[in-house]
Amino acid sequence: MKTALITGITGQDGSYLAGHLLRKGYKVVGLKRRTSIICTDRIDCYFVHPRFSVEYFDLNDSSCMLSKIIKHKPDEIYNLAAQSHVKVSFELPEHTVDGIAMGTLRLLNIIKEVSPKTKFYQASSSEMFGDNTNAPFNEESKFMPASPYACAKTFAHNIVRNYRESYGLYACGGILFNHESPERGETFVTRKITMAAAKIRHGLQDELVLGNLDAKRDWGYAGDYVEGMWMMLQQKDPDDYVICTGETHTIREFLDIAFEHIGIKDWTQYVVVDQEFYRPAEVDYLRGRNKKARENLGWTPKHSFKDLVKLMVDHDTKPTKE
Ligand code: NAP
Ligand code: G4F
Repeated sequence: MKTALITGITGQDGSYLAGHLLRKGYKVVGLKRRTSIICTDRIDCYFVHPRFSVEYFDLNDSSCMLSKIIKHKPDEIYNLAAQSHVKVSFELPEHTVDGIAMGTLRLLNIIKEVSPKTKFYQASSSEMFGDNTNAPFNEESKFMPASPYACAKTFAHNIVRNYRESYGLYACGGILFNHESPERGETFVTRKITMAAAKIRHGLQDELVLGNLDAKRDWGYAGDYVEGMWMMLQQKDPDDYVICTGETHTIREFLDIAFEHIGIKDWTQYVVVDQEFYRPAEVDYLRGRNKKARENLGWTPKHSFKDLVKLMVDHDTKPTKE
């Protein structure tokens, strides 16, 4: 039986990936940081599973990473842990960068020293393309990161490639474009919109305050994207891959579908734009090209943009969510 370690197990992707690997027959050890309130809502359904467990870890603690790798001798490590909110990274730059950049380097060094056969997946991001205006972006496109978060992800992505080439590690960078789900964090724009739409529908909210509505994103479904992560680690040779839909949409288009789905034709009467939700620097346009993933991995996105918005709204509109 294969063993996988997942850092960031309590996050959106950690929960979807855990489900995927358990269905594949893996033993899954989820690693979570210590928090004063235990919040494991996204993974509570797996605790009864005999092949699932959770242990403490932190991106800033090499000794802990070393002991987890010696203890579990994992076949695969998925490094998903990160302060993943771009706007917050401007407010917490050192914390964000240390966790993402140094945290990844710490893990790679330990793998190199004590477990060089362990396969490693790094959660790289389309934010690394940042100010590059030559979309659509693929694995060869230039990184022009435009936030502390994106600068840190770019370092992590580059050091993964460097350790792969220098030491022969099986290490992959998955350059994932935005992916969403009913488990998406509540302060990301998609979930903020679907939760607000649900509350407005039930008469529990009458205003939704947002920032830049003109930014464009290549949005896919998280459940589809974790399959791509796993596929990257099942190949003969390690490599970097873009995972995306190839389509891009504005936040206005997301609002159109979400509000139409709850029976409101004109969302403008509910939405207020406030500078508070603007960033010191914005990434205006993201659209990817998934040719390499389709051809080498056989990966394709299964959910359309419209279906994604509707499934998130439906989830948030359920009576249990009121
Ligand atoms: P998420 O929901 O924000 O989850 C992040 C996870 O990292 C959480 O489990 C969080 O723990 C943990 N974490 C944060 N700081 C940590 C630290 N110092 N030590 C240990 N754990 C820490 O993010 P996600 O959407 O699942 O994304 C997963 C990864 O993919 C992230 O690295 C993100 O940057 C990257 N990514 C995401 C997308 C996307 O569209 N979702 C696209 C490209 C790349 P708590 O639960 O305690 O906060
Ligand atoms: O939902 P967002 O916060 O996601 P963002 O910044 O694109 O980052 C997400 O995707 C990245 C992959 O490209 C990941 F690496 C990263 O970890 C994260 O998962 O913002 C999307 C867009 C931005 O242009 C933002 O300015 O929505 C705009 N926006 C407008 N109003 C808002 C809001 N974003 C948030 N979070 N909240 C708003 O009220």
